[in-house]
Amino acid sequence: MVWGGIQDPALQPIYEKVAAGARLSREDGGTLFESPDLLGVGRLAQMVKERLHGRKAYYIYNQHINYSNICVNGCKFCAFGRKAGEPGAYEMSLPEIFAKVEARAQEPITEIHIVGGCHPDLPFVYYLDMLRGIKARRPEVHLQAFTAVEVAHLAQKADLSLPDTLAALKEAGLGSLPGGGAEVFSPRVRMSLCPEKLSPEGWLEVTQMAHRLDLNTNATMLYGHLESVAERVDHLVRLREAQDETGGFLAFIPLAFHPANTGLSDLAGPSAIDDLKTLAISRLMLDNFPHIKAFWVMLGPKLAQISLCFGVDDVDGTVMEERITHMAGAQTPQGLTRAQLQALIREAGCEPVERDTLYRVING
Ligand code: V47
Repeated sequence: MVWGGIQDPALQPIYEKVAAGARLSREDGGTLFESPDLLGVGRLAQMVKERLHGRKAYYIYNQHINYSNICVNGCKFCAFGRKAGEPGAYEMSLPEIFAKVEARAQEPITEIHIVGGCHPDLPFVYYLDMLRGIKARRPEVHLQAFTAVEVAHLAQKADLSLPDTLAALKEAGLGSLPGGGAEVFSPRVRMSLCPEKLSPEGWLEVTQMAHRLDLNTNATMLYGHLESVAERVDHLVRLREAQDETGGFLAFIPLAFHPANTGLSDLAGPSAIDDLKTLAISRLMLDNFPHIKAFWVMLGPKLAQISLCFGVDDVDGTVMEERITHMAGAQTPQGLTRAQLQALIREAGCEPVERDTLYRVING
């Protein structure tokens, strides 16, 4: 049986739900992951993507700054984090951070993406001054900074409530939160990989508090390590429920695990088929998320390009300097130019649209 390129009969009831715009169940999520029909799953995801965005595919002119890798958490999947004083540990001073911003002052950057570890000693004022100092130099740029894990850590260090912490960061120039730190919500996996890290409930609390304070956030899922299919589906369902409540998520970004230099270096990491399926199934399960993003730094530009035929509508941006994935063995370039992003999107049959963080179209 074939319906519009879908070969696996187990996908027929899902096709009917997708065609009717109905919500998929947990069981549907499992069926999609178990299906051998990659192209069929991709076709279903494209139906949703095309309904939402037509032929548009988004990118952003952005800059990443990873201000410090010193972290108290010691997650097994992370090659970036170091304890204070360990070889390879670093922390940028505020003048160093400002110099990075000033070095690219002539470029039409619309977003600076700032992520680091959970530093044991840096005072809250360092973070506030970082935001204020960047804003003073580039007032027009949106600051997407500090994962929910970092925000919870700052609140604890500063002895402030979550709303007060977020409000102070917002006052200093924070525009939105990136989606990192969610990992996989499964307690079983977290017990083994990141027992010290902020819990899933804590991650969702910070994120939903941000939404209530009118700060948008993204969400991620780190996949391709110890998690099962059911645990991936559960992660997606919990994010969907959170979005039903507060509605502030902009994009979901599945993060492909990179094993090199981590405590899991014996693992292979996800295959290309797993990458594409995970992106497509995310598009199908997260019916209330406006955007599904393929982070080309982790996937590689070639797979990010193909993912535009598997439900993805966003390939992130120019980036230029990224440490978390590269310390875990990524062979991708440090950055892509606007022309390269546009060409990659056009060749996939899509229309490149430059956006700002809030997905407003940039003209020119
Ligand atoms: O939270 C850590 C992940 C995240 C590894 O919001 C790893 O638009 C793969 O969240 N292999 C940080 N991943 C990056 C992140 C992100 C990236 C791009 C865009 C956005 C966004 C968010 O990286 C961490 C963690 O989940 N990570 N180690 C690793 N070895």
